[in-house]
Amino acid sequence: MAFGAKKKVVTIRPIADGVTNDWTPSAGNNYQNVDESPVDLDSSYNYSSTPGNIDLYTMQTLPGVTGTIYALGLNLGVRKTTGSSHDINPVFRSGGSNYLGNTGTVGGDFFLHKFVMANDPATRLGWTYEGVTGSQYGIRLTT
Ligand SMILES: [Ca+2]
Ligand SMILES: [Ca+2]
Repeated sequence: MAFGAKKKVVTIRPIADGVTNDWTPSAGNNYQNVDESPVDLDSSYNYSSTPGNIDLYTMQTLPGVTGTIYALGLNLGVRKTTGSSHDINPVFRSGGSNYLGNTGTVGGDFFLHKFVMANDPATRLGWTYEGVTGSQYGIRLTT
């Protein structure tokens, strides 16, 4: 990257349910509960109490992106309503397989976890436009 080269962050949001929707929607389709900006907290959500449950979403295409994609971030807002602490992992579904990112802990207060995946886990190379657009993203309740 040349000195002074411009970089930008673009946001893409869920536009449809993905191939796995284990979590239960508070209303409507799962993706409709996690597509707001800003996050609407307890107004619309998906929930699960079963470790291993995965929710995946199809996202908007990347708008106006050319050149190198340096990383992909996934923001997951979560809180627990009962029991001891729980763990979640972000799920990146690329090339037809699910890959997990780092573990996040779910506490009693709402928290927006921000996960970064520098490379496409299916290719172990930097993300491409096709790789980002062709993948699905979501969450696994781990414990
Ligand atoms: Ca919504
Ligand atoms: Ca919501």
